[in-house]
Amino acid sequence: MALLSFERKYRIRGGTLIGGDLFDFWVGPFYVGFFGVTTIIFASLGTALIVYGAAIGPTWNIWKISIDPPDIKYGLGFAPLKEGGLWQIITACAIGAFVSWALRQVEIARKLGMGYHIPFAFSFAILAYVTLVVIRPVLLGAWAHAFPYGIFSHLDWVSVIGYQYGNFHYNPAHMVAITFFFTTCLALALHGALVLSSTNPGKNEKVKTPEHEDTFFKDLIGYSIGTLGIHRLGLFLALNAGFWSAICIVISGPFWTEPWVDWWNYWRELPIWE
Ligand code: UQ2
Repeated sequence: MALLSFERKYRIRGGTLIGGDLFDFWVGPFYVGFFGVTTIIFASLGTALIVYGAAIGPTWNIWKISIDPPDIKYGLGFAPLKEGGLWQIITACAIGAFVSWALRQVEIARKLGMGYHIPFAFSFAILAYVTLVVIRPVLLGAWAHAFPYGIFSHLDWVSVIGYQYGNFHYNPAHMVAITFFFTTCLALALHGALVLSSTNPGKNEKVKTPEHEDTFFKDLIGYSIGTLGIHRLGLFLALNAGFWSAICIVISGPFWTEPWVDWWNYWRELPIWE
């Protein structure tokens, strides 16, 4: 079905969570809704404050601009605007914009009678961000533990936190997260390659069917996960990558303060190995 005739049929009122019909309209191709409005407001305010923070900062060098969280002495309280207060408002705007975006996805899914898989998936990305800038700093007792908003400054933060625990690659949850990221790449590479190989044939060649796709993998490894199954697997792998990333950082500090390599000593010294 042509996209525009589909849209004429499905661009109908209803499905909103808040605001009733008030914001139930489109601007060009974009659905607005109450959460489209809040997304625009939060994103614009947050971006303006980042530019303001850069303007009152020491440099316009794009690599060196940084909006830093408050000093440790402010604990979990409010800081003056120029001493981390900007970072606090920008963080609130970011979370407001991300959550608004997720709720706008919910409204669009409701309008179309679809499942909530997309906002559910996006919420894992929000969780990973909120873990870094809210959950872990709150558990550690100061906003200072959050990361700064700057290209190089956030890389420096990752480096310092990594080495604070010896070498982060020994963090078992970090290992699990990386394994999920890699497996996500494997699954998407297999899926992308398989779909293109069967549906994008050469000139005068016929498009192949899912039976061809199934048979390829049955011939290769004796098993095909199926056309729906590969998408379930992909969603599972990708969500786990984000989830274990959040776990690996939130346990560093609140739960474990030694070098991560030492966590393995218990397991390495079990008497059964002797
Ligand atoms: C598959 C299938 C697809 C696919 C892919 C497979 C017809 C179009 C890629 C093969 C995937 C398997 C066997 C699972 C691999 C497991 C991991 C953990 C990567 O069978 O059905 O649909 O795209």
